[in-house]
Amino acid sequence: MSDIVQLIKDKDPEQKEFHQAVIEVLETVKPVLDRNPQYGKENILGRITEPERVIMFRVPWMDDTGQVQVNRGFRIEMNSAIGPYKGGLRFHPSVNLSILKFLAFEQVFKNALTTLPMGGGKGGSDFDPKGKSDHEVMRFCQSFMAELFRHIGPNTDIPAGDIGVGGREIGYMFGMYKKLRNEFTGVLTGKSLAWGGSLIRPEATGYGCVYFASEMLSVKNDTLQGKTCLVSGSGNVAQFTVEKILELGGKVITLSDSAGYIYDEKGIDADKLAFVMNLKNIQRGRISEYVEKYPDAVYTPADAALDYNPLWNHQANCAFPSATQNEINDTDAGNLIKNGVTLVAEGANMPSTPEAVNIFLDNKIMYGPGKAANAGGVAVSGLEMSQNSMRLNWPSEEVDNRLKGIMKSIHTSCVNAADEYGQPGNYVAGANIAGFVKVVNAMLDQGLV
Ligand code: NDP
Ligand code: 2IT
Repeated sequence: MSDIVQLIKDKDPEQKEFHQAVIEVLETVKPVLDRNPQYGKENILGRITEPERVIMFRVPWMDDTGQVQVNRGFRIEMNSAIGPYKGGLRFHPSVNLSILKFLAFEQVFKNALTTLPMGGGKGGSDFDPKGKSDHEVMRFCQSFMAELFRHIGPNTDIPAGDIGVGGREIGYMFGMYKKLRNEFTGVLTGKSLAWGGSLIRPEATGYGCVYFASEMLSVKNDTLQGKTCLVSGSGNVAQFTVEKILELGGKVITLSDSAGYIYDEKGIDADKLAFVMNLKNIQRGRISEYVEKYPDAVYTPADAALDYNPLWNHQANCAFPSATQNEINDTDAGNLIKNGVTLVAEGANMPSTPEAVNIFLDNKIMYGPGKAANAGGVAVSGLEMSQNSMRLNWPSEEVDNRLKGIMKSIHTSCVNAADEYGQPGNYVAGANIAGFVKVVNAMLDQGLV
């Protein structure tokens, strides 16, 4: 295993996030490799860590002042052993090959856990939608799709949203794909309801994460009722995480964006959440504006000089990191535990550093890693694909019940795999092993391709 990690580091020394994601998985699947010598013989680790295909392209577009701008577009088609490539698109200035390869790698195992037939992929651009007009975003999305359309399709690769890509961006990209291909197909998920979207897809990641947290609590005969929760981010995942926590009787006291966080001791209730949804989704404003509307709350600007995030340093029972990767470091993990947190459910992808994860595991925290806890989003994307294939729409209760069932099944798979390999209660090992075994066996069935 260490040979493979060294090889990956030698090949792409700058891809730190990708190395991080690979090391976490490879460390936990070691007992599986020991039990199945044919995996080693077939060099399954070498194969599963190399993307099937990496597409990288120029995205030229014109801004509102008539200046020509150039961004970089990517799609990582990581693994198609159990279904077509599936995974989101991220538009954020930090996007690079390392971040997208880590996300695509995580997606492979996450998608395997959903029980649905989806391979793993991820893509995006270093384009920053923040501060751009709708027309600029449209021109960018059209240019992005003018290349991506050659590589995707409803049976090949089905992108969706992620950071910086929501309903607006999916709409512009779908329109361009349809024009170029002259086909109305389910090539993207997260579409609007009127043109092929699924009910509950916008809610799915946040709701699913809270369902997963409830499953972890139910093992201890506990529920979210009366629990105080810390949530980071204020985008799609954070908003619907808050909505579901409130519905289940919990209290949420924090939200954030990249500029800072708000602490509302009284709790973010349904009215305040409606304000946040309007602020972020319609006004495209900043979370700092929350304290102008609700002056009892406190806004703290982000401070890069601090080696910890004060958001994670409040008395609480549960934490739902829902912003971005590596947003909880070892100091934050220590602060969470010191402040009474006993459950961490990751809405974001890889929000905890390896050191933070070890602290959670050593302290027997109920820790649901992203690839299990946030799989509800891609799961409902899978259900959107099913509905598109059948050319019908399920009512929201049907989708929500399926989502609940899938999150329960992911939880059971994690628990069983962790038990089977002698690490009871370790959801990291459980999620990695359950996802890995499914994908690897499919790869072996299909030969050396
Ligand atoms: P959104 O773009 O809707 O929201 C992202 C939120 O995170 C914003 O509040 C944003 O603040 C904040 N954020 C983004 N980058 C940073 C950063 N570098 N530092 C601090 N804050 C940051 O994205 P989503 O809610 O969709 O995604 C959030 C997380 O959930 C990501 O990790 C994503 O990969 C993961 N995820 C998303 C799924 C989905 O279905 N959408 C499914 C599964 C996981 P700001 O506005 O300042 O940028
Ligand atoms: O990280 C993720 O799982 C997503 N951004 C959702 C992917 C999808 O295809 O719905």
